[in-house]
Amino acid sequence: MFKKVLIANRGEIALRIQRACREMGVKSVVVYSEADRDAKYVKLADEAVCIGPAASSLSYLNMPAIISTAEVTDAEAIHPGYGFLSENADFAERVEKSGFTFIGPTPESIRLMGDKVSAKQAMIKSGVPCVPGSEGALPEDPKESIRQARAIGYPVIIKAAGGGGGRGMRVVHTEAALLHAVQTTRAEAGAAFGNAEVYMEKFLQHPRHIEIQVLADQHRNAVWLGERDCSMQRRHQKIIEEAPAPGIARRVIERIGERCVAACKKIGYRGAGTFEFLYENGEFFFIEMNTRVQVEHPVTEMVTGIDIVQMQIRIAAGEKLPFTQRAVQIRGHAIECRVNAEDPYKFTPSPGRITVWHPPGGPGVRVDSHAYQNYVVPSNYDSMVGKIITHGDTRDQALARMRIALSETVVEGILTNIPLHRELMVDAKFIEGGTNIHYLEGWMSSHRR
Ligand code: MV4
Repeated sequence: MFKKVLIANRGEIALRIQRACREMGVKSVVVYSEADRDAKYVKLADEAVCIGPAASSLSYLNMPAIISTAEVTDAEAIHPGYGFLSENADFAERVEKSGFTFIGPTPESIRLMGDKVSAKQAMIKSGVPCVPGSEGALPEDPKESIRQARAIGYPVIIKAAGGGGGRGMRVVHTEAALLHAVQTTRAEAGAAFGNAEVYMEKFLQHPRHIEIQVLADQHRNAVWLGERDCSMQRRHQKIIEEAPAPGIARRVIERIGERCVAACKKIGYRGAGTFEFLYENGEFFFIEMNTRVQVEHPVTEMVTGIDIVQMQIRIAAGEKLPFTQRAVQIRGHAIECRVNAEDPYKFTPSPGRITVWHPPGGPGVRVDSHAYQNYVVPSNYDSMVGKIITHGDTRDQALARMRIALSETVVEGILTNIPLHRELMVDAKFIEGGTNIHYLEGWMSSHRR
């Protein structure tokens, strides 16, 4: 096991990684920006090094500053968390070339999945079901785009190979609109991602967003840890996630989970990963793979009892997975509410000083947050100040515990989206389970205007 790990991230995930290290007896170094000088995890860290000013580009995205901090502090490995450099293959490569271990997949795997066209091709080869669409990237010839769209059937969606997470895509309803959409998406993709390649898929109109968590070690072992339903989102920002996904038959999800494991083995994947699917009319369609730990990993931890962040570190250190697929049992149900410093109905950011911070507690309640009384939420980064996660024997119990947890929570000095969460936890359709990716936006326009 490593003696010391550098945490190249901030906020709640920096604290989460620090806790995992501490439990394993691993020392941790955090890097921080001038805006995060007073953060709790900076004070709690074994060592902390300021690497630059508030702007991410000069601190959390500053590769030379991070790698030289690993050198001067004698860290052996670097955990990138989520966001920032976590899915940057060049960073992973530079970390390894500098003699450190990148806690994550190989640069090759990150690159394979970062290009959504190569990711899909790898999945097709591995037997993971994908959304019907173009075979690889669309060729330049406009006739070919027209032919493929006719074969797929409208509506179609044009996506940038370098995009993902909702960036660089365009829905096309008619042939008349097709070529302009292809051209515009290409131009935008070239400018935004330095890769003008685009591909085409059938546009699914009312899917749910279901994802499968996997872990793979460096000894050809891989397991899947069940699924998460992340359909409650707005503008590609998830706000509620849960595990397992309500109303999906176990044998259907098991087939998909097994395919994900087979794909991990086929591509030689290592570390934690997430296969994202759209689920519509009882069928799963792969869209993307995330090669990092995700914000919503706690719901999977709560229902499996497996510490995903510790596993990432153990895998990177070369250890074997300490359990088999048979030992992975889903127990009960977990729900996560992301607490954001924002106006609950207008969604405008609300940074500033938290004057009162009373987190909830009690049975089956977990709070992952770096916030505390008098903490100042900086305006430079995303607005998430923490996550409330509840677990219960049943979904109803997890929901009841979430309602209680939200009712106990007091945050003053900034606006948060807690009032929105309180309303959603008593919404009849959410309670029923199985709402799709468009539900929240529809709910907002009918309940709030
Ligand atoms: C789609 C889709 C419908 N059909 N692909 C958005 C984020 C990116 N990961 C993929 N996205 C979508 N791809 C096809 N063929 C609808 C979305 C989509 C979406 C997906 C997951 C979660 C929220 C979403 C919100 C809008 C659109």
